[in-house]
Amino acid sequence: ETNEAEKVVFSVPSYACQRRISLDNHNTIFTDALSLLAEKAELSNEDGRGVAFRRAAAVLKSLPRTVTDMEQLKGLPCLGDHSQRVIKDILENGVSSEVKLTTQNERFKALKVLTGIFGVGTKTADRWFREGIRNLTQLRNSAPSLNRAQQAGLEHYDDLNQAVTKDEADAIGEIVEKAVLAVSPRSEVTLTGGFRRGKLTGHDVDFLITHPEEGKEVGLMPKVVSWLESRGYLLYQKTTRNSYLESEDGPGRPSSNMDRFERCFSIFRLEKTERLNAKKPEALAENGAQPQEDVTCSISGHMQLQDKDSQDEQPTGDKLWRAVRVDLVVSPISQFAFALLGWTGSKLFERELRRWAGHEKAMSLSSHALYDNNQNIYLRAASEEEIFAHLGLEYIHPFERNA
Ligand code: TTP
Ligand code: MN
Ligand code: MN
Ligand code: MN
Repeated sequence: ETNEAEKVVFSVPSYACQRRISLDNHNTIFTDALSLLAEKAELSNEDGRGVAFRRAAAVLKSLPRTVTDMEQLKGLPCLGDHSQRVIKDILENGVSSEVKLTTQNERFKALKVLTGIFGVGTKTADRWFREGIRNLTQLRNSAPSLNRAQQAGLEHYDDLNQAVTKDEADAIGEIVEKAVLAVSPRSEVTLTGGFRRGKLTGHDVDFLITHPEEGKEVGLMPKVVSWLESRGYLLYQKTTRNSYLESEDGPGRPSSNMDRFERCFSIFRLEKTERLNAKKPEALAENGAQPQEDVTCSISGHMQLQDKDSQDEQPTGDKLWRAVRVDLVVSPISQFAFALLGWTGSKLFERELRRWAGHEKAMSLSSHALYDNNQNIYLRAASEEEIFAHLGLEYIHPFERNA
């Protein structure tokens, strides 16, 4: 009887955007392996293979319990031969031999460290690897020409590779809100990215900024950036202006997944006192909130450092601030729902939404608009719910978009 229950067969729809994938993953032993192989493929310019592994992982993430037998995978979508081989290996041996070999591979190890530098992509990392550079020390000594982003990335490597906590994200959120309201009182700031999906940590903090009156968001970003810069909050920033109107793609039909909003890739300097203040019982009490009992615990959690950086680590005990990657995006209110949906992620969820739109509905979805290729019209939406409805999909809450 228990055996039959063990071998319950799962049923999963083909597109990740049709599934509810919470952070409660019962198959991390498999999905960690598949994600690592996806990363290996992406570092080898095998993007198709990378997506295949990510889709396979997203299927396992959606299952209500741990896979214990290959039989249970019968009929599941997106599980190709290669992914099945990896799962079988783990079921039989506890680990995947391919994963083990990959983590010992010199090129993989070096490219992971080098692409871990903000501003360094696969192409650059691969060139450095071929020039014999394997780690940060060798990179610093060989002194290749670095652009401004890469210099900042190298300088703040340890901080930027330390997970950002939700408390830190909230502290940054208060600063961003203050900046935005100072230069445009009716503007609105929304937390997007992984933190909007309920994640407790992230590699950066993402914000979407808009104004309730169409057009009033124009020119906002430079003002926000100079407000932040003049107060010493920015260690690095690169702003790109909105290129949506002048693009030749036509709205809703962008040539790439990159959207065209005015945006700012930045590195914030977050004071540790600022973080503490954001959670200090007195500070909360001033605002009429109840003091939280776990304040000390959650703050001490910030001090943890990832061991992968330990070789380059400086003693950080007396450093009073840390660097945090922050993305700011400005959207006109008419495109806000699309921007919010597009910037909430996960990346695979977004990819699957667009694939669903194109293949199943003959529609083109971007972070700006939704275009119906049969009717030749734009489909307006004021909320994410309306976009899902246009696409003929059940609404999926952000917490369940963790594909
Ligand atoms: P990320 O910040 O890269 O990822 P994340 O927030 O899901 O996870 P992490 O905790 O590691 O930060 O991207 C967030 C979303 O923004 C993602 O769904 C895709 C979207 N996005 C764009 O639309 N255009 C872009 O150029 C980038 C970089 C991201
Ligand atoms: Mn569960
Ligand atoms: Mn993010
Ligand atoms: Mn981001």
